[in-house]
Amino acid sequence: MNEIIKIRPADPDFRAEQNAALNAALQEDYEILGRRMARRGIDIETVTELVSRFGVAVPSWGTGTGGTRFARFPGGGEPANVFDKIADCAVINSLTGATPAISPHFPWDEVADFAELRQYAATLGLGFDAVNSNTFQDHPSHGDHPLSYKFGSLSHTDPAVRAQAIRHNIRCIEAGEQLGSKALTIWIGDGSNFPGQSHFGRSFDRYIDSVKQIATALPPDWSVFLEHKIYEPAFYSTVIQDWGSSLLAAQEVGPQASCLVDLGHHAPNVNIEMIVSRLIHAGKLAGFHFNDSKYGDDDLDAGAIDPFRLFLVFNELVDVEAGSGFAKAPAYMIDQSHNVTDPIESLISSAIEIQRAYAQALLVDRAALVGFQDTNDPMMANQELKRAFTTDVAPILAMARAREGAAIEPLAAYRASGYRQACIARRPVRTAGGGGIV
Ligand SMILES: [Mn+2]
Repeated sequence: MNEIIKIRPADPDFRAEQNAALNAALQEDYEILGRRMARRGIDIETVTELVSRFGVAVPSWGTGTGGTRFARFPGGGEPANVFDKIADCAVINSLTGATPAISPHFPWDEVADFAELRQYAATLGLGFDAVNSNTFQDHPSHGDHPLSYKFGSLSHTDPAVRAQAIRHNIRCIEAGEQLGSKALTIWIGDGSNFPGQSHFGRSFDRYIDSVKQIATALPPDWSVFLEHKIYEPAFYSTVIQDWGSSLLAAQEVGPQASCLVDLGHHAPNVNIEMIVSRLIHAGKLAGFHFNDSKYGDDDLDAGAIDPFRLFLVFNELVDVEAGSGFAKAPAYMIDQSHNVTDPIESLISSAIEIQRAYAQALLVDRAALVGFQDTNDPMMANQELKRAFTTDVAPILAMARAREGAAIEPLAAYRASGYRQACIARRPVRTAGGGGIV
């Protein structure tokens, strides 16, 4: 299949060799942090255990270099097919120990034999998370998509285009069943560029009707995740523009439908952590597409711009975990575009940042926080959160990795491995390809 997988990151001896020089310092840092945490009544081992169990899925499309609508500057050794993408995902997981699943995208990742794909991933220690449908671009060379999505897909005015998009989503479910997935994520680009171009109400009704038809094809233990986005590719109105539209749709579609929060899909300054809380209240929080943003969309690496916001999102999630718990655990996925970095390095870094926010949120003294809230003490309530956020949890993350046989310093180990150079030597140069920003 592909000899790239034999390159060193996947080799436990290579990782152990990389870790050898770092183990003593890590042990020392971990013990010091453990003593500091014990003074606050927190058992470091409990936190490390929870962090070890934490996983976030990597999007198959994230392993290629992204781009903007202006240009794409290809990196070297980009994956040529889904098997290459899986090999890259295995490198990320072997070094971080935090990304055990892949979120595939169809038809980009379509293969003739999904059982073979599942087997290939399994041999590399990977499973599959939510499958994603693509009806936001045309697939002219694909027999299943003869009609254009230029004016929409699931909410299109033409019932034939809606039927084509519905069929594609159902095929995604069928592919996902063979891969061991349990969810379909739907994001559509449907919307309008001119006031008056489309009827807000009728296009929303058509979307809901289409998703209801897709939902009838869901196996009983599956979910459908509805992903909203404020704008782009439509620049005036978008059918599923915000969490309100997403929630209304999910409630109408039924119990298997819930709302996926992509951190980059909101207006600047929107209080995303409160949206998370509201969706939890409604029992409709599907999960996340993690990334970071400064102005719009999901172009930047998770934790690169606003790590405090990421922490505040996890603060809401840990609050539920520590209390009543989730009836169904939220799905954690990365969704970001890598335009100027090696995608593997960005995905390694982001997985660690997401894990870091989770670890920090575990340090919040929940009882103390509730006490400050109930006695209207804003200063001390905020201090409680800031104390957790400003704790350097790096030794916990590194120890979790070391114990799993991953890399204490994943980026350094990746660079030392020569994996990218090996990919450049063996994979064909890719000059075309979409940005893959969803
Ligand atoms: Mn997304």
